[in-house]
Amino acid sequence: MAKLIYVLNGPNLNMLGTREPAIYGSDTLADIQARAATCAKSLGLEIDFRQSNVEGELVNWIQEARTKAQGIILNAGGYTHTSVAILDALQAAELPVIEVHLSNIFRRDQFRQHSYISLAATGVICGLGAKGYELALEAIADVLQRNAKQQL
Ligand code: DHK
Repeated sequence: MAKLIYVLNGPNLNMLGTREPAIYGSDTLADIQARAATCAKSLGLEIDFRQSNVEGELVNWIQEARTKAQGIILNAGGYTHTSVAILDALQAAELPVIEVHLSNIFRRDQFRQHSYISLAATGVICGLGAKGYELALEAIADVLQRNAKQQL
């Protein structure tokens, strides 16, 4: 059976396509979802792709992932830089986590250069636009394979 990965997106990512395209690219979130689904299939993974503007909803989904999914890919949007609650949920989930950002947060405002999410992330991909989601899927497939081998 395909391993299930939650791909979670935070605030304002529903605006992709029209939102500051010079920073975030011209792909919509639906475009990214479609590409991610194709990529996941080729890696033998299944994705549950969601977006919310609400911090608590993201926390609820991460808690849900703990028992339903094998890994989490998360672009927490602006909550990346503010949310201890999302960090706590990720740490409690005890799953591989790949943190994704479309933009290179290290070339941007100072306040974007700190991520609470990174404290719980297995790895971080940023600055590579929509492609970052596909790279995150490849990375999580790798991590899951490595973990499975270690359990033999
Ligand atoms: C998305 C956001 O909405 C911003 O708040 C982050 C991130 C960066 C991204 O690059 O995908 O600072």
